[in-house]
Amino acid sequence: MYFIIVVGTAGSGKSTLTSALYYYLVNNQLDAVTVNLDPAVESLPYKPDIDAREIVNARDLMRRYGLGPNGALVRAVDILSYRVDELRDEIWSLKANYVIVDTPGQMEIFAFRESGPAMLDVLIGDTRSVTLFLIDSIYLVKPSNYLSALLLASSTYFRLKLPQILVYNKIDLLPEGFIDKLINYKEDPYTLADELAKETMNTPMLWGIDDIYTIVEKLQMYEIVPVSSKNLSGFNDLYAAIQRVVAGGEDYYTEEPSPRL
Ligand SMILES: Nc1nc2c(ncn2[C@@H]2O[C@H](COP(=O)(O)OP(=O)(O)OP(=O)(O)O)[C@@H](O)[C@H]2O)c(=O)[nH]1
Ligand SMILES: [Mg+2]
Repeated sequence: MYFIIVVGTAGSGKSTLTSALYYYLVNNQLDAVTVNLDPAVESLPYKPDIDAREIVNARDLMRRYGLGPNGALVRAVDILSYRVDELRDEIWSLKANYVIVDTPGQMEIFAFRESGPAMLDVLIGDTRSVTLFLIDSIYLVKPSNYLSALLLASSTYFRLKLPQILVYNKIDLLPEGFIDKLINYKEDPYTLADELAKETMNTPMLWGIDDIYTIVEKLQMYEIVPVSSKNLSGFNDLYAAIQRVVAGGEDYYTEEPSPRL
């Protein structure tokens, strides 16, 4: 059993990708299940096999305790983390090869608070797992957003301590040729450092261009896969990247037979 944890900022496309990846795997005769860990979500583009809302529903907490949406979500995830054993038992009883876990958009749950990483620790145990850190690629058009996305991804990486793949989502929305520019940032961080310096020219900077270069170079330690969850472009590459992390190969030969199929 492998866990694929889908994290990312609000609206980056986590639920859409969870659904698309589930159907991609199942259509390729692979055995997958989905888990919704977002207790506040109203509707989902897939029918989760396991749903945190059956344990705690953030919308009920808002009504019952007069909480705002963020407070209710944080409270709901805290409650979920006390009852995570129930979720774990349900997930493990499914005996699926791939467990795709969709998470709430409030990044601080994973990047700052204790509940997110603690909950994942219990769910996953020492099973081979990978985090997909989703970035809405349309925002990467601006160099400072690119740096910000890398910093967020790094916070999540250091907190979850799982191998991480950076997924540039929604590439169907990018201007022609832009994806090459993004990939080039990885190959040549100096271009990004240079563009960042230009963007911030009139702002007093704490870092010089060489510092930016070093930071960008260090932060780009992750594998990057551009995808569209709308037209499924990049999904073969995403599957190969996941396989390299969890199974050490990159094709169907490294798959294990499913006890369920
Ligand atoms: N064009 C395009 N739109 C996408 C893609 N992936 C997601 N979207 C759209 O982006 C919006 C947000 O998608 P969700 O999947 O709900 O994003 P999320 O990260 O789960 O959102 P939260 O759970 O609220 O944080 C929806 O309108 C999706 O249809 C994509 O690859 N291409
Ligand atoms: Mg969602």
